[in-house]
Amino acid sequence: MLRRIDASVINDENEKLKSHLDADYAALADKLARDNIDIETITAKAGEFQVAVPSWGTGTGGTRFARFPGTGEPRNIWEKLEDCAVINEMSGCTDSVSPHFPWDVVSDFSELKEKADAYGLKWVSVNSNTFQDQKGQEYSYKYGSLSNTKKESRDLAIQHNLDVIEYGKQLGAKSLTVWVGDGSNHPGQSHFQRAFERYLASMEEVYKGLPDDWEMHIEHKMFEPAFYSTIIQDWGSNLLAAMHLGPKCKSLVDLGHHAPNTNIEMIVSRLIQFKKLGGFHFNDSKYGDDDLDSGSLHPYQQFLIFNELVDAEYRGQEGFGPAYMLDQSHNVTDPAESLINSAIEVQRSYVKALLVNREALYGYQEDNDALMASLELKNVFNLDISPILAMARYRKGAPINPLGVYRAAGYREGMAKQRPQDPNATGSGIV
Ligand code: AOS
Ligand code: ZN
Ligand code: ZN
Ligand code: ZN
Repeated sequence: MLRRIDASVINDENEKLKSHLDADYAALADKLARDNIDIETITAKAGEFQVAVPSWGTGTGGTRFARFPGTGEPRNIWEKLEDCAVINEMSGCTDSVSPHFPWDVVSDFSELKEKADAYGLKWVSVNSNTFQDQKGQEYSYKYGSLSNTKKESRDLAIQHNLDVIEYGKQLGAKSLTVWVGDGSNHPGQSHFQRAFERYLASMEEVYKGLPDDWEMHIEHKMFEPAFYSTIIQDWGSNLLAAMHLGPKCKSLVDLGHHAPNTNIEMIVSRLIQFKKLGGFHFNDSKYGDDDLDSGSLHPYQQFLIFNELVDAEYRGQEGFGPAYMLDQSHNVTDPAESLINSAIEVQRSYVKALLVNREALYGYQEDNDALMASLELKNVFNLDISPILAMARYRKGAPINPLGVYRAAGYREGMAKQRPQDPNATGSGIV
């Protein structure tokens, strides 16, 4: 397999840390064995866990005020793919990339797929972009795309989504994620029902273009860029649209797209129950769609979400198989470092949720023993399961200490020399 960071750098660093890892792993194995948990089963599952990386997350993000790019940033999809390969080599749990069109300009899809194959990377959900006008675009999205009052703009947005499906087919993707910023900024500006009817009619056309083995994922978001109303503002509108459109259409939950304090894990449960959970955009948030690093602020919330997901897995819930992806914007860190760390934090939540004694929890729930039920979750959350994650990485040739190796390899410094920046560059992650 083609590599970005030499395996010898990883091996040298791993050798220094292996005896400590063995000791920590053995201690954790003993502790878990007391609760009849076989650490090897858990480590094997940790090794299977994967979360996709968004192509746009590999460049430095920004706000509407400013962007402060780092050095050696990827300048195109080829270089973004290179960084995604590094992120996977370091994290051992990000074997797929999600592209965004037309940000990712591709002239030869088969060449791009070949390159990704060589790195051992797959392409998952393809994303359409009808939230900004492209240069020379004939009909504007200023007043909306799929729900615009003007048919010309709606048709353009429909066609773009159909085009993106075609791109995805060439890359071997299996789903289309649709997020639109359509909405209004003034009370009275938009007729809520008519706008939603137009959105649904447009989405029906996109749905018709979906291959049989594809899914379409709708992403809801409370506000921004429209600040009074948004067409798919919450999981209610999302689910209504997904139900209206058909079985291949499901809802996608971006953690940052809810009002503060929303019980997101319960939304997840509802979507699971009705076979409508399509996937996730993981990130963390304090105020709104902050797109902060996963698990950096609310690790317990992230764990509680995985508690629902693992519960569905445990019960063999029909129609369950959400796509896991990160959707973050990195303003002050090296995006690759944030993505490596975030992927591992998502994996950590998954692994912790595996440790919950489901039968014991069901028993506490039946007996209305609120405190013991809550402790069944909290005690698992309080465990440091890092040795499991490190061992899972070690066994697949990834680093015990990913950020240590990434820095020791001098990857970004090397890229700074190879990728001189265009001072006028705009691009993904800036919106
Ligand atoms: C926008 O807020 C959404 O999270 C979308 O997923 C969007 O396509 C992505 O974040 C790129 O801007
Ligand atoms: Zn998102
Ligand atoms: Zn977000
Ligand atoms: Zn978002």
